[in-house]
Parts: sequence; C-alpha cells; structure tokens
Amino acid sequence: MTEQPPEYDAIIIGAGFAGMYMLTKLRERGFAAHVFEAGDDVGGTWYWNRYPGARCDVESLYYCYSFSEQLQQEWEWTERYPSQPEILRYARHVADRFDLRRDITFSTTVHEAAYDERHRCWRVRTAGGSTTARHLITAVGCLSATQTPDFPGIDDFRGESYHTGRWPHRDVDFGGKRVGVIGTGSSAIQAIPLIAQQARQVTVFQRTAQFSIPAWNRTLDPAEQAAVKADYARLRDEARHSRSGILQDQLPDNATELPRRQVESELHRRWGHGGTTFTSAFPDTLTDAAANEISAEFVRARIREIVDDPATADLLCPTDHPIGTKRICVDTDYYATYNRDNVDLVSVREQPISRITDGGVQVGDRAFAFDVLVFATGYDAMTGPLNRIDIRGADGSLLRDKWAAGPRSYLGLAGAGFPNMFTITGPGSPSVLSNMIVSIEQHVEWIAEHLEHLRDRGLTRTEADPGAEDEWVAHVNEVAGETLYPQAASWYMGANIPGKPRIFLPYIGGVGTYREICREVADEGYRGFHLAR
Ligand code: NA7
Repeated sequence: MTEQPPEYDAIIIGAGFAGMYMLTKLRERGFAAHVFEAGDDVGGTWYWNRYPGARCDVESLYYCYSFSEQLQQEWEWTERYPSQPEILRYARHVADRFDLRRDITFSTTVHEAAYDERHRCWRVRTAGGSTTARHLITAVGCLSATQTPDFPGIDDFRGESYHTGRWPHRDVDFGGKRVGVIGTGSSAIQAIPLIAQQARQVTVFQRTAQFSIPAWNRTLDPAEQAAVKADYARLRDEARHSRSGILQDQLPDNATELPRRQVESELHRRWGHGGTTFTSAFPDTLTDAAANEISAEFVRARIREIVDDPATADLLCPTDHPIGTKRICVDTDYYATYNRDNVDLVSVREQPISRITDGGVQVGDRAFAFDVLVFATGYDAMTGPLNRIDIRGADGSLLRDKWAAGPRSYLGLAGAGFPNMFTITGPGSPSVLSNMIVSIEQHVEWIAEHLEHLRDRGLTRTEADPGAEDEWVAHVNEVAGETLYPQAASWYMGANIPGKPRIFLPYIGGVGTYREICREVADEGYRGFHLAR
C-alpha cells in the first residue's frame, strides 16, 4: 500500500509580514504552501493594533519589504513614521499584488499541531478541521499574545474596556468621557496624547516610568523619498549587515571617553533628529552603566524641561532601569500631555492597583471613577504566541513544556524534538531587537533555502541537534550578559508576566552577525541539523 503524501509542503501560521513573505517565497520556489490566519485579513500586528496613535517606530522607507524591487519603488509612503492604517494598507496591497489571499484561510486559529513521525508530517488542527504538511512554519509574531493582568474584579467593570492590542475595528469615541489608562509602555505613550485631546478626563496609572524620545514625525518630502529609493540597493544592504537592521550612524568613540560637552551636543542633535537611534549614539551606551547614565540623565533633564509640575515630572523620570534596556519609546507630545488640565498621573509602583470595581479602579483607599478603561498592559512576548498553541513534537510532548524553564532553540529558528518545524523571528533570534522586516526577510529566505536543500536531495526530515541547541542557548545568554539589558524588568526578560522564567528572549549579537552565522550553518550543509531521508 502506498502512503498518502502530506497535503502541503508547508503550513504557515499567521498572515502578517512574516507569513505573507514566507508564502510568496515558497510559491516562487514551487512548494505547495497554505496559511492559516486568526484575523479576517492580512497584517498581523498591524491588523490588531488599531488604538489611537498606533505607529511604527522604524521609519517608513525601511519598514517595508526589500525583496521586490518593483514593490519597493512603486509604494509611496506619506510620513516619516508609518501609521497603523498606512501599514495595513501596504500589507493589503502586497497581498493583492502577489495574489496571496487564495492560499490563506482567514478567521481561523490553529489550536494544535502535532508531528507524525510515521508519515513525516505535521497534523494541523483548526476549528474547521485538520490538514497535513511536511513542514510547519510559525509566523505568529513576537507581540501578538496580549497580556491583561489578573486584577481582582476585572470582570466587574461596567463601562467600556479595551486592550490596545485587540482594539475594535471602529472608532472609539472618548468625547466627554472619563478614561483610565493602565500602563505606560510604547502603546500607552502613543495613545495617551490623542485620547487626552478628546476625553473629559484621563488618568494614567504608571508602574514604571519609561524613556521616550520625540518622533518629530512629518510628511515625507517626495525628493527625500526619491533619493532613498534611488539608493535602496546600498541602503538595504547596509541595513542587513548592521546591528539592528536600522541605519544608526554610531560614533566610533565611547561616551565615557569623550569630553562631556561633545557627548551632550551629540545627544542634543539626536534628540532633535528623533527616534530610536538616540541610544545608539555611542558604542558603550548599552554596555557601560556610567555611559548609560549620561544618556538617561539627558532625557530626564528634557522631561523636567517639558513638564510644568515638578512632582509629575519627577514621577515621569525613569530611575529604575538603564535607558534602552526596556524598549525605548518614540512619541508625539507624550510628556507635554501632562501639562493639560484634564490629564493626571497616578503612580502604582509602591501601591499597586488593588482591584477593578464596577465603576473604575481602586488603588489602596483611593477610588477612581471611569467610563472607559484602556489596558495598555502589553504582551506575553515571543514565547506567548507559540505557547498558546498545542504544539507537539516527535515524542508527543508539548513545546510549552519543553520551554517551561525558558525557550530553547537553535538559532531561534528550529528546536530539538520538533522536526520539520521553523519559527520565524522565534525566541533566540534578533527579532524584536531589530527592524522586524529585515529579520523576517532573512529568516524566510533561510527557511526557503533549507526546504529546497532537502527537496533537492530527496530528504524529508530535518531536526536541530540537542547539542547545537544547547550551544546556541548558551551563546544567546552569554552575549546578553555582556550588556546592561538583563538589569531591567522588561518583557525582553519575560519580567512582565507573573511566573514567566527570567531569560533574555531575543539574540542581541546583531542582525549582521546573526546573518553570517546562519549563512555559515547553511554553507556547511546545515551544521547542527540532522537531515534524513
Ligand atoms: P509594554 O511595553 O509591555 O507596556 C505595558 C505597560 O503596562 C508597562 O508600562 C507595564 O508596566 C504596564 N503594566 C503591566 N502590568 C501592569 C500591572 N499589573 N499594573 C500596572 N501596570 C502594568 O507593552 P506595549 O503594548 O506598550 O508595547 C509593546 C511593544 O510594542 C513595545 O515595546 C514596542 O516594541 C511595540 P511595567 O513596565 O511592566 O512596570
């Protein structure tokens, strides 16, 4: 009796930027691939995050695919930093242009995927049924599993409540309302200034003050756009081999070794330029506490300049973590918003939120009444989206059990015990420390090449070696340990989720270095993988 081959060469989970490119690439190379997507359209993160002010902190001209010269030339961005609606329009344009939708099943969540050793395939289950594929490729995003703290009484609130990462697909009207915002990460920092323009009253509950750099967002000058496009080949190549996939123009000298006046003047210049490259001015900002403190104090001084009330300014000045070790925020008028009469800041650092009530929020003996509550409380980053699926490996055990003490993978791409499975921008890869599109393109191309390598040789199985995995995990930890990052209670460390192991999740060695390592692994016949017929 002949065995039925799997229905597809690959099932891809997710139709965000990673899933869409993976589908494009596999099709181009003659593989049969299919995508399951929980949302009813493409876009991933940019499909779900529709809160007011949602915007990418990577500049438009670089937060887009580079794989198609025509695509990157024809698409016109309107602003320096792309807004969520514009990114979503772009994602839809890509889906149309490459006719992707015919291979995507929307509104379909993958609940379970199990490896079937006998048939060398993955069995993937959704509410609609099950299917099989030789390979399973996760493109689930790093910040897609929303996190709402388990506040006592959370279901008692009778007003409207929203999580920034699951915003309704309609305008939310804050006009005349009393709004409570919980959290002061990037999402809150983008949303608060716009909510404050509409609402009667906004109260922000802050557990940890965040460093934020002005975006100085503006419309893109057509000449500037044309100049970048004319030079794309060089600029993209440089980005691919850079530290973070963003062109940073770092000075060669350490902040601690330069005259203070020169350091200050460079920081002023970067503050005036705006954006995340503020913390990459000097090589030692994220490795040396004294160097870091110079940049941190510079930002605190700006906060004190902007915010009129000294007590509020003090609360807004971060003092508990080195600048940049929690993802730096990029804002438009965030600090200045606290000068408005209708905006209050409440610290919940010493006295946490006690409970949510039917009418609002209780902090110790203080009660706050609201019509709307906004949870800007973040994500179970990187591991959350994968752990929420029952992924069973070769011996039937669950990926989330393998990762109980922290994620383990080889190159952030594959793992021992989970043959024929790849994780695009998985834990242990540069992902969230980089321009995601640059990292996505590199992963997708590497995976597609790996699948071709197997096909060309009649191989049907690939699995990371446990020893190679151990070495990679040790390397990821070692390079993180050389920086100040592990000092912050950040989502990079899993610290925002009660009970989550404190492990530095992404690879901080740099996208250029990482690309070289992945290249070498492939060139050496997929060193660290067991390939079989
Ligand atoms: P973040 O950056 O994880 O921010 C979540 C915020 O919510 C942060 O200020 C948290 O404080 C706060 N938080 C979480 N739990 C609580 C409780 N229990 N009480 C009070 N405050 C709480 O998520 P974002 O959505 O803003 O941004 C995610 C990423 O998207 C961002 O880094 C960019 O890469 C894009 P904490 O700091 O943990 O004390």
